Amino acid sequence: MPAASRPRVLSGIRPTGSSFQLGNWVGAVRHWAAMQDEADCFYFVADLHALIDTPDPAQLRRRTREAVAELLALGLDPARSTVFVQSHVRQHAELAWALGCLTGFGEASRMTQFKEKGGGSVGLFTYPVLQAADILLYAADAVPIGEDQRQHLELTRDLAQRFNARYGDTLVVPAAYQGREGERIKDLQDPARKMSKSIGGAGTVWVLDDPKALTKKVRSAVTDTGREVVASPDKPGVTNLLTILSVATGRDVPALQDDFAGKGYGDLKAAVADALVALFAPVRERYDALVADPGHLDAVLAEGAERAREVAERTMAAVRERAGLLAPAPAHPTGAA
Ligand code: AQP
Repeated sequence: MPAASRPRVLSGIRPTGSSFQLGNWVGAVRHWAAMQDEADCFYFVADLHALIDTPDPAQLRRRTREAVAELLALGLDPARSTVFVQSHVRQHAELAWALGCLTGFGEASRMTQFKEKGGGSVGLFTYPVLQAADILLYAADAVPIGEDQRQHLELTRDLAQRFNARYGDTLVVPAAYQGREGERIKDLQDPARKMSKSIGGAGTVWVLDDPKALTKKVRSAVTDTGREVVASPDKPGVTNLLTILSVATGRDVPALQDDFAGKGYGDLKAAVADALVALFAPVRERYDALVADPGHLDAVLAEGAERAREVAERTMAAVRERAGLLAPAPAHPTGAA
């Protein structure tokens, strides 16, 4: 099916932490890879969003390239999807400004992530507006997100409708949250909280962990009282391990529980470690090959940015014109008075 007749999908990931963690793959990247044939996909490394944490500049630059290599190693195919770095498409920041001018201070203050962190920079305060710009630039039909981002998608819809009401139909209002919450992977050391790049430590499995480190982390995962391998709310550690094994092997949790009848937590951990090592070994191999060929990565990024800019500029040109921003006069030809 030609790209133009497929639904447009957009999603991004921040180049934070030291690599992607298992939850990023489970909750996001594996679904992105699966959508490449049925949708016109735009996937980006959200380096402008990562700036909120003011990372070390050299580290941010390195992690941005590595994140692109990880995405490709995990199955994103630049021939089928547009893969790019957010800051390479200046229209993101430009549209965020225009939308910020339509966002109420109280409205932005109600975004839960800012409230939860109890303050921070203006960047943290307004990042949901940048996220709205990310989505609206590409006229995305669908935005695969988790429940935690639902409020931001609502803001995006409100801002698109507000812009259209004020200036005339310009922005495509994305579909509301689909309510398809996928599996949430929990920290192996603290199954009460989600696994997260910026938390790291012994409870975080990195996609690029070597087999020894990965196995050690799974073996040291916190489990629960009792001995039975069953998923239940009073066994968050065991439930998490079963979820991971289910995603890694494609077997559902009830079938896995049957497999482990009469066996213990040690057997479960061994199976999880083996499944993850087998799953990520080829990813590590592809990743190593990709980072060894910086020219190829540069070419992928140049082409991705060009394709993304083309779409983003179409939206931004309409926004500028509708909002009344004066188009720059063409430069005088050389020698003209
Ligand atoms: N533990 C998780 N289980 C399932 N899905 C997860 N995602 C993140 N953690 C889990 C999904 O991964 C995507 C990445 O989004 P992000 O990097 O922009 O930020 P995030 O959601 O905040 O991810 P992290 O790893 O926790 O990063 P930091 O530490 O930088 O904040 C999203 O689609 C998310 O749902």
